[in-house]
Amino acid sequence: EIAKLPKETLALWEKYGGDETDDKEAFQKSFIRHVTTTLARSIYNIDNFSAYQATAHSVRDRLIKRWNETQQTHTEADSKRVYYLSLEFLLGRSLDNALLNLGLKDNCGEGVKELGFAMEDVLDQEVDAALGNGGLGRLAACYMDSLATLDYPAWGYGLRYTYGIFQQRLKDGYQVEFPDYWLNFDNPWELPRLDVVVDVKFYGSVNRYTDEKGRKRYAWEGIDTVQSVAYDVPIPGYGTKNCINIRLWSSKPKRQFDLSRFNEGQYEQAVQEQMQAENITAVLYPNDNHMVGKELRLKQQYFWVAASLFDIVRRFKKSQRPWSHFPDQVAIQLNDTHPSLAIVELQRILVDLEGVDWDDAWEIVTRTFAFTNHTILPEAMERWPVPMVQYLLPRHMQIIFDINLFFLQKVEKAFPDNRDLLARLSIIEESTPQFVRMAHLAVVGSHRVNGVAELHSELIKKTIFKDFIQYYGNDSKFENKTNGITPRRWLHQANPKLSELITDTLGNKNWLKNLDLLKGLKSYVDNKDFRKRWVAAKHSNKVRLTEYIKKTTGIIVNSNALFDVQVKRIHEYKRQFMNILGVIHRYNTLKKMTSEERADVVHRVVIFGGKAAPGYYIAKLVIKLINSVAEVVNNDNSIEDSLKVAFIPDYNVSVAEIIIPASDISQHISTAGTEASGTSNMKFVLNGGLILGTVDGANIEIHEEIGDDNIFMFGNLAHQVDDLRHAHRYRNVPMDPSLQAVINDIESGQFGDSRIFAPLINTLTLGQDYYLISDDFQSYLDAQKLVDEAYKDKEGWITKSILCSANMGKFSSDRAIQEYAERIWNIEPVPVVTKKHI
Ligand code: 9GP
Repeated sequence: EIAKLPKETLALWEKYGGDETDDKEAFQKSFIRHVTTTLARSIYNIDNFSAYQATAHSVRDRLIKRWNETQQTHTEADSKRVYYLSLEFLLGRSLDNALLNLGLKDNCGEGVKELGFAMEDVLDQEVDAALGNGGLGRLAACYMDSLATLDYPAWGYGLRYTYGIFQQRLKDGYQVEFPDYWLNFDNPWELPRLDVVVDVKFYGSVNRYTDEKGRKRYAWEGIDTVQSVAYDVPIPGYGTKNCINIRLWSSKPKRQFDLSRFNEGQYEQAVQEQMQAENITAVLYPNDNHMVGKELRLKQQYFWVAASLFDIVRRFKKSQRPWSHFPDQVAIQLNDTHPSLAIVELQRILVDLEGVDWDDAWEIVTRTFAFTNHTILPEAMERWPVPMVQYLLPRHMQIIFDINLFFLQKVEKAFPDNRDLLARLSIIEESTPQFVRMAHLAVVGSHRVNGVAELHSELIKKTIFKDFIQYYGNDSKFENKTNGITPRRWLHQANPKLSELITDTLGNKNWLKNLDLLKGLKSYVDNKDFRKRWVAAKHSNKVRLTEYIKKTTGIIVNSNALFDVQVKRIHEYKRQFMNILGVIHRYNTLKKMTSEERADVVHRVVIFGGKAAPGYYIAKLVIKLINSVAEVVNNDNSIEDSLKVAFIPDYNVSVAEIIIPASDISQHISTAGTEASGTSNMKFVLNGGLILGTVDGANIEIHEEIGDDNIFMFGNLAHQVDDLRHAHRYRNVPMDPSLQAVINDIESGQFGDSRIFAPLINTLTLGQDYYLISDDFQSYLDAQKLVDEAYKDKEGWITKSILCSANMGKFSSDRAIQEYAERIWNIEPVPVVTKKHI
């Protein structure tokens, strides 16, 4: 094609194209050009925010260049791609990440400085892209970083919510929610593809007909069409030209305005269709690990899945290969059950639209999909009422029934007459109304199913997927892929001082691409200078957090105290409640001490952060209790600063980047067997923070890697949980005395009107205690004592801190992605070699 162009045209492209080089002067030129043209401002009216925008646009230009080269390379290579379908991508801020991954930070920093701005202030202007709730969405973001860094041909598909996760503010100690207007100003990190539009249909009916070959066929006539518009988000790898894409879909009406209605004077009705269409991608559902059965959520899921598959199929069809090659070109990973309808949609495309026979189509489908399960909590299991699916997606419901029928026929053959087994394995739950079990659909439609940490992957085989193991056999499609985190964001970017020390010590930055190299730090564990710099880095991070706490809460804390952190979504299973009950125990113990006794005590700052789902009453009460306790403790001079409590509002990715590097100890204290993996545990330990944890999720593997001496584990084990719950329900279990004392303190009104907290206390006392706080409380307090003792030994603590980081190689998301690529997706890296701009 290019060869056909006139020589003069080519010469012009050669001369003027791609002059966005990475040196300081070129950057400054871009900056000024963007201030004057993109922002239409001048030297006289640029503030920090305009400086951020101009910097971001200058970086965006360079990203786009790499993005184009990457897409061109991958198209030419025509190799197998992986598509990561995730309803959440919790990206956080992009500027610093892009600067570091592209290696532009120094040149840009200097360039910006000479133009009169401090890079730190510029970076601070960016709002988070908060299109996720917690661990699941952040995992997707880390995985995209690794896919890009490892040169894999990969795309992410998600939704471009107009409002991301709500902003959390505190009023009288209660959480209040505010909308997240993240798109109010221009978003330089997306490329609107207004020409990439897919029509997505809903509702309607199904017609049966006989095709020219005499086969019975079905055609779905949807009656409501909504358009899906693509917005591309470039994701640059670290130290590579590879820059992959996350395509986020935004909904828009097919018809902007119903003119006939308008002419009839019905203005509201005239724009109704537009509003309904735009609603689909308006908000991210703010629930973590909890299913909400709203029709709009189901609509979101289908809207996203239909547009994504249309796009994937369109790309495949360009290659003109036969359909049987589809799984050799395309791997689709289902991030949780949210995209499970994709299985049905691909079967529909193949059978109804492309005329592939059912069995051949099903073979293609199951070879294409793989499914990651992230939870076994019953309240998080997605089930959709059959009547709702039938109404919204009538053809899909038929296909689900058929998939189920053919699957159960096979089960019947293997286990004749085992009706209970059939009922338990069925994709349809035979209740009134019937429900579609999305996890069963995902298992049946995928060739691989994985859990996200070793314990979790074992538990899914014993609990929610037990019957599938009976049918498929133990070693068939079930695997473990322990989660990972990107060291680029979670150490290099969030903790520049420690990152610099590691690079200086190891002699190069190779550890950023091979985290196992951190092991090299072990030989410096006794080196005085190294230890000094290690402590200095931690301390400066603690000072930074101290300032942030003061700015956001007004609470003044001492940066020399032990920083004890629990930041994550507020959930009963994560047991922030146990933490604050422990704080009350500590406070009242301190109050009983004499001044001399207290002089020997380790001073602590207990830091909380996290959002509660807006409708999660008990979780919101936990926040209130934390703030009520903080109010009393922080204002009690009698304990002489030995304890402070702070709840940092609006926990998000960029706040995590400030908190995590500053922690001495962090808490990961879920009831054993409930936290599938956890990923913040990995971030804390990587940054030289110790952890206090239960024998749950990835804590177990972190323990294995860093050794007994560097972690504080406590509590009952997963296999004991059922018996303990049974005992609470049917026997009179005496209350743990230390816990009873704390309950009495709350009920005495020590932290304000105790009636407010009655529903929370009831979760412990009314023969329930589902999350087993009373069973673990004593061993939790004992573990906390060990933490205090260990912290008194300053030198010993530094050694532990260093050994923690040094042993965290396994938890790089690069390792996780490599395992997925090799074991599940069967894809190879396709490095981008720099090309000319034409
Ligand atoms: O609760 C899990 C969390 O433990 C895990 O680290 C994360 C990523 O795998 O997924 C969370 N699960 C969900 O958010 C809902 O399935």
